[in-house]
Amino acid sequence: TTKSKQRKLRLGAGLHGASGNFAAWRHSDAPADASIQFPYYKRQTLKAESGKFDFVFVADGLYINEKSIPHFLNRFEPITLLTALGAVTSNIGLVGTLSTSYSQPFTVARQFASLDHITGGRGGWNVVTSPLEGSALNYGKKLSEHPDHEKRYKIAAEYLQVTQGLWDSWEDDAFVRDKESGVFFDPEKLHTLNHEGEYFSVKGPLNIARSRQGQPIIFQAGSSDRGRNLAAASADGVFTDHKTLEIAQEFYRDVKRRAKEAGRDPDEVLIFPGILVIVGETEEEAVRKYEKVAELVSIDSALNYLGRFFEHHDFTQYPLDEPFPELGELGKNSFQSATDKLKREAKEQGLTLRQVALRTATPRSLFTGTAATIADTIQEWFEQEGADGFIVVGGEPNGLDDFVDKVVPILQERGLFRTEYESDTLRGNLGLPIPENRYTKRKKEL
Ligand code: FMN
Repeated sequence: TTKSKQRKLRLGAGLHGASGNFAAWRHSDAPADASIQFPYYKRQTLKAESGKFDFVFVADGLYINEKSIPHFLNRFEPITLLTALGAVTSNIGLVGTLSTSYSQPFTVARQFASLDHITGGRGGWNVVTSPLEGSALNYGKKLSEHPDHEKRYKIAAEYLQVTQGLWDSWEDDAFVRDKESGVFFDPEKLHTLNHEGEYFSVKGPLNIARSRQGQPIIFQAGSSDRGRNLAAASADGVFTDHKTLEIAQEFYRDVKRRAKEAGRDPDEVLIFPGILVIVGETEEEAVRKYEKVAELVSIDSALNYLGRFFEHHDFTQYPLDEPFPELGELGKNSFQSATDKLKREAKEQGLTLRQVALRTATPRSLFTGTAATIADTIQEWFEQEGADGFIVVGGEPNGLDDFVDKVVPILQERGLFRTEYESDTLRGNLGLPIPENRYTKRKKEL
């Protein structure tokens, strides 16, 4: 990659109710109803903004059953939540998940454009294809109609083309609004998409203009081969998940290479591993905090949590202390990259079912430690090209607050992270250029 521009560390805060540990609602420092408490989200978002974070991120899913983790059973729809958070903040970006497998591009283009306008250019969309098969049941389809992995990504690619096309319906100076003459808009600057594709037929134009940042920022969170290609072709940012720097570096190099091959500037596809953070005054205190939250996770709930990645497979049928069961293709059509990794690690390390379930449910991440050691690891991953930034998720209820109070100042002192916002748009803070309206651009090229 070219090093013409100085790389800057980026930070997003994952908002996940009582924190990234699914049993954290039981923790003495968390409100048990955090997943549905707006003041709690508001407080965390204002905290992240005081720490000059680039954005907050709200994840989402479209199917629950009685085995789902508590946070998923009772939570807000992301765009509604983010719009409300936008009204009480001024600089921080607002990023939410929405599925391309169970929605329509015209509706979703409007929703994200509206979020982006209401927040003055701070909106972002995490494009996912919905790994959970059960989602079909909530959208008038049979389980067998849940599109397979390959088809989901084909739909997603066309979906993004449509959405991004719709967002350019109006050139930036299309709305004349001349009260004197009565001219509201310039018809030369209005463009009808007329998309006819394999999966979508969308005429357009969209009934909302571009925002201050041009278009909402696109994130992508699938790490499979197809997910990486989609990210390389169309995303501004990639959410991912890695256990070691070496694995992170391999992913980083691979996605940047794919972006280059897709004809893009690799510096404009930013890689964000998610990290679970627990900060202690000492290493021992951090471990105690980890153990406090880990003890809240029962083996039954850990088995349920694991099962969700494998199409809600029932793991209670296997002995706990024998080698992790042989699952064949199970999981390939849902969380492909995650389930491949779990199977591989279980085999390589000879893990039992109990070990796999507990590790998956309460991972003790590399980012458990003192503020200084966490800052060291972040610096190492950033400088050695394992990451352009991170999604920080609390590993226990105080994780995000502690990160802002204790880790951010160290990163700032070291000159790695901003002390003031550069911009009041998400794109501006991420250092990404505003994409020119495609029709304006085409006219200039003629
Ligand atoms: N999947 C969702 O359905 N909703 C989410 O909100 C979501 N957020 C994610 C956040 C991060 C940081 C990561 C690493 C993954 C997230 N995922 C989410 C999962 C991916 O979007 C994707 O569905 C999953 O990894 C399967 O895709 P793959 O087979 O391409 O890896």
